[in-house]
Amino acid sequence: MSEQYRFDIIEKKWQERWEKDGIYGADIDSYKKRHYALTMLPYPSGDLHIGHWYAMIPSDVRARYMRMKGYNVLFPIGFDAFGLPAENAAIQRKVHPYKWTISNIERMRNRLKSMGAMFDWRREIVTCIPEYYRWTQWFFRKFYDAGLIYRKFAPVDFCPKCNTTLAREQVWGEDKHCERCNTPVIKKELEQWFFKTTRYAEELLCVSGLDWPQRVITMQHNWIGKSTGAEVDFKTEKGCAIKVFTTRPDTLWGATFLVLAPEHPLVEQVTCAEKKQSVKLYIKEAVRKTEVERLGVEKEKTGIWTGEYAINPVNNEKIPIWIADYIVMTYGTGAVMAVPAHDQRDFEFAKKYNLPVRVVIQPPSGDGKELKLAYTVTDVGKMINSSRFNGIEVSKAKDMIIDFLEEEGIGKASVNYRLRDWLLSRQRYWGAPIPIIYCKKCGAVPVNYEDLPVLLPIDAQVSASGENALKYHRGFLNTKCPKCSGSAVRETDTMDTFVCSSWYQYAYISPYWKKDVPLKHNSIPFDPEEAQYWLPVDVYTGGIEHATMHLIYTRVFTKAMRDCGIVHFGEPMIMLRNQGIILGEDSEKMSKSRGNVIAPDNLVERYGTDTVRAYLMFGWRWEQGGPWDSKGIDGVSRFLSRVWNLFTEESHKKQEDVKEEQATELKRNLHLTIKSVTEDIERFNFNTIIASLMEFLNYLYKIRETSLYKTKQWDEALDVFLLLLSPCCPHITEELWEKTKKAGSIHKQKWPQYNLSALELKEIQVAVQINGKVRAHILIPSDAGESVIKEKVLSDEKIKQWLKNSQIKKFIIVKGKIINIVSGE
Ligand code: ANZ
Ligand code: ZN
Repeated sequence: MSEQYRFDIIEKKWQERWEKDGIYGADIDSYKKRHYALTMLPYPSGDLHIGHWYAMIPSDVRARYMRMKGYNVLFPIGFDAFGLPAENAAIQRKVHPYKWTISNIERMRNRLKSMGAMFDWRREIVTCIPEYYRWTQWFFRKFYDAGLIYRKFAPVDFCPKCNTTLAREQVWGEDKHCERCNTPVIKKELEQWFFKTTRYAEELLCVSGLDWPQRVITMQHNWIGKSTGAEVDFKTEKGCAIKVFTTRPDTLWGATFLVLAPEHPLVEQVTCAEKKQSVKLYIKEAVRKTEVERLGVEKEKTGIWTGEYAINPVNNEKIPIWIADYIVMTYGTGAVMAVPAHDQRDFEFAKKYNLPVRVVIQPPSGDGKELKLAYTVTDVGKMINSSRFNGIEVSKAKDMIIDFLEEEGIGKASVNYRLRDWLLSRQRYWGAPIPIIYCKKCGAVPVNYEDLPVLLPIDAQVSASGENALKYHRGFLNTKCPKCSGSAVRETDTMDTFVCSSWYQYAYISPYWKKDVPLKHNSIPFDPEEAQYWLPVDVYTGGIEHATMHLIYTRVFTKAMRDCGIVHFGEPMIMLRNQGIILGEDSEKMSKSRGNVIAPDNLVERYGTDTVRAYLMFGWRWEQGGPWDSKGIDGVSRFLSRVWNLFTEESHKKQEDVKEEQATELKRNLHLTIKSVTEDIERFNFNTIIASLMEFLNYLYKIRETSLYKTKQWDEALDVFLLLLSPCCPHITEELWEKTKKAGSIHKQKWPQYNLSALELKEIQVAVQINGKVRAHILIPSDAGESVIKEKVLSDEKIKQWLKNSQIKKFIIVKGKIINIVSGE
């Protein structure tokens, strides 16, 4: 009688043993190639949910696989512990954010351990503790010194509910709502700290050497939004210069008016006396609208004439200067030459205010009739009404006109990016304090390196409104100016948590580095020897929702580190892969209010970790995800029970001599399985790994009834089967490995190699169907071509019998599998 598969006992046993033996600790070993596998660190918002499991298990499987391939693998984990959600959740529950976060971390750490992942827990980091954030502050100071961080009075998106400013990336949708709480954001003018992300705009577009999903690359590309064109110098009639940015210098002769953003600094100067009052009123209205409203194509455009004119530098034409809300100050120069014939927004504006429309690019089918829409095509059409450039193909026109502008000294080539500098300041308590001191005499002074960290006072009273408690904390607030020693106050804003997570991959390599040594300007934020060995990250896995936030920030951070001489590379992660999302069984996003949340803990209790792990890989294409299916897990659970039984049950089949074909077939199947599992792990096709292993298991059950049972080949096949399954199901395989009396942990074994020659088949068996029914199995040389196959089939005695009185209408070959013959009278 076989033993029962007691996953509860086995899993606990091995988790404890692994921890005790420290088998997953990764230390420098210069004889081995390193592999740094990183999974996005969780946010300690409460429990570990199925999404965490879905993201992390396959990452763990691949890390384990790399280890068995002989790499020295670092697979660390930590907690992204500062930030708004934790603070809001804590406030709701009337506990201090620190307490709330730390207790969540404790719980999550335990739950993470129940995954049986190969995390190197010695390297855990928590971003909200001073030994971590002193380095976050050190980076702030370093980048401040490098001119990469600056302070600016700026209109910012402010969430009135969360009581803080948001980065552009944290504002969503047409109505501009807060990412966290959905409240529509408002505009506020505040002095804020910014990171000069835009310095790296061009470099961020270059992804050579990176193995990242095209989707993420495209999202980043669009986010950076590079436009090439020209800056053209217009003048007002009174001689005041106005620069415009245009992507279509080839349409210059079609400019029939000029438009300024309501915030444009020249508005006041340009507006003529009689118009001053009405312009002022108009602007007051316009600036209240959101940027999205103003830029949208659908929204009705409004504007007002300044009463003044500008001179078009290419033809000296006098065109009216307008102010309109569809021009924003944050892009280009905040001034536009309007070409209604070729720009849809200008077209609508011209129609509404009765401004002239002049066609300067002739559509190929142009009949000279009035335009119903702007003609915006840039690859077909010729220039017209453009003096000596008439007849030029539009595809070539842009560069020619830019050359012309530069020769004439009235403009130059210009590039614009949609990317904005990163707003770092948050008016919230739960974050790393920005290390700045304000002195009446000296202004904003950075905290000395030696005085870091600026500690976040844990005794601050966090208020229910979310208003920043630091503003009222005397002990925190009052300090001395680092320059003049006069009394001064601290910056009370804290840093966006994305700053903390921009460098966490560097913290793992030497957690809380030099925690007892004072910081200096020339400190190094990690152990140089560890850095030399482990960096940069080889494979990064996580959600695609970070494409234009974290994944841009961490690239920017790394480039800034490189420019400060801290690292010698410019890209933090060589390979990136994104998982999909597991939805509720109702195909909706999982949420407590919908009641469709699947709790991994319940599944683990019922089925065991190994089954949950295998199911999460088997049930979905990893990068796709999809709705939860509670039935599928039973099949996987049965699979593992059958694995267990295969190893622990005796078969009572009588032993015979090994037949040679059987042995060859076993070898071939074994090597085919190794090959497909290996390739699937390499390619992140986790679902088919389990499928191949299920198939192979069925095969093993089949040959258990034959003479192969308990032969040398059989034992080898079982060993390999366990090895192939071990990254996916580390506990059951370890237990069975031990039971079969193998020395050492299965997780320290070498990954099985496949042998191509074992796969070279001399003959393969194919089924032959006639009119849908299998009538024979025939051996065919594996490299046979169509005519050979046909010959073989048609000369088979059985087939001849079946086809005796009929004609062949179709002969279909499904290579290596089946042959279909359609016959009739
Ligand atoms: C004249 C023109 C003619 C334009 C034409 C387009 C088509 P992208 O491609 O997104 O970079 N623009 C420039 N600055 C602007 C601002 N601050 N607010 C709103 N619109 C602005 O868009 C560049 C085009 O957007 C520029 O080229 C300009 O209109 C407008 F047939 O100039 B164009
Ligand atoms: Zn001072």
